[in-house]
Amino acid sequence: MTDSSATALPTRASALAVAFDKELAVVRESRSAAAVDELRVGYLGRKGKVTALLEDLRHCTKEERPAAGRSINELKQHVEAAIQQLKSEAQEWELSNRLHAEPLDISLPVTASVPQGSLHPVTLIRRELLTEFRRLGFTVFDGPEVDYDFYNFSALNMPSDHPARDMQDTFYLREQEHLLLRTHTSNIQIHCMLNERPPLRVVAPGRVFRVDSDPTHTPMFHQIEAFVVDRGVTFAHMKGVIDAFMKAVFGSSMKTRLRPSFFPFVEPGAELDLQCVQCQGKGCRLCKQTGWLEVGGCGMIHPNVFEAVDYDSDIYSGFAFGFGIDRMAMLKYKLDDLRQLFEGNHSFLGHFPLFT
Ligand code: FA5
Repeated sequence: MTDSSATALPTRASALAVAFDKELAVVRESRSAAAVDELRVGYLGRKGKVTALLEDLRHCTKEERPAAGRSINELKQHVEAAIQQLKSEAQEWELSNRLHAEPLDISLPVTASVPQGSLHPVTLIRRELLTEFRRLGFTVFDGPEVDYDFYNFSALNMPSDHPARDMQDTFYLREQEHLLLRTHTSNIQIHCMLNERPPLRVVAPGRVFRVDSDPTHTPMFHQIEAFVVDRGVTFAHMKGVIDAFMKAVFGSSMKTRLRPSFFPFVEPGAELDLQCVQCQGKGCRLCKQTGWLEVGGCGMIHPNVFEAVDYDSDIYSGFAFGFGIDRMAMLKYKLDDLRQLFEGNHSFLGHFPLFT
């Protein structure tokens, strides 16, 4: 026996455990995080009671040390575990104290410093286009972005060896199954006509994909398709609808122009041009001095397309047109590079109006 305090170490450890448990109960009652910390420092800190016991181990003889060490270790583990448990309880006390101290008023307006998002320009223009189409009596239809060759090409009068397929080079997912990313929204004509019967007045916006990339072409872009099928539908109806529609979107002075062109699924077919929004037809860099900007294609639905969906082309006729929504956004918001729309640059996208 070298030191009276050392001989009593196991006894002192169990007395300290009892004292600690009492203090623990008081701290738990207080529900105070600061009291938890005080308790921790008082027992485990540099000058803490458990630390002092550990230091007294030095005074033990070799024989006494194992039993004394074990009892202090048990005490230390007990204290550490209890404090750890208290700490997690303290987080809940803090939260509930705060909730009771500051009642939450969920009717308060959000403060101006909270950053708010804005709608993407393509979403804005798509909404505007659909509003105008609905006003003209069109119904909105949706179709798949991943589709079969049949809907995207074959049924649209583009059999597998048709050279027009080269102009819409696409991404094949499973070539053997003829599954691909659609190259245009014209696939919706086939889906819709196979499911519905005339009269039809349909508009279908959506994402399309092509192997394309330059300032006015992106590999993913958006188109909007519109078509009408009924008895006695003529090219004049189509011209009237396109003109009314473009005037509604771009203002009553907007002029449209149709140029003869070829699309296998229409006959006759035409390219659809808008008067240049930048120079109002005088000629500028944007329109390459022509005064016009191409936005899409149109025409009377080809009898072979009607045959593919089992409509009688002696009874029904129809027109269809499809144009690029991103191009329209480009014209409306006067953008000089289409790719800006898809770069996800916050400072660019933040310029567009909020929730119109
Ligand atoms: C078509 O896609 C036809 N389906 C349109 C059509 C529908 C014709 C119904 C007749 C009847 P085209 O390949 O020209 O046609 O594309 C139409 C428009 O999509 C283009 O005028 C252009 O505005 C837009 N466009 C085409 N490729 C891209 C691209 N890579 N990036 C952005 N816009 C594009």
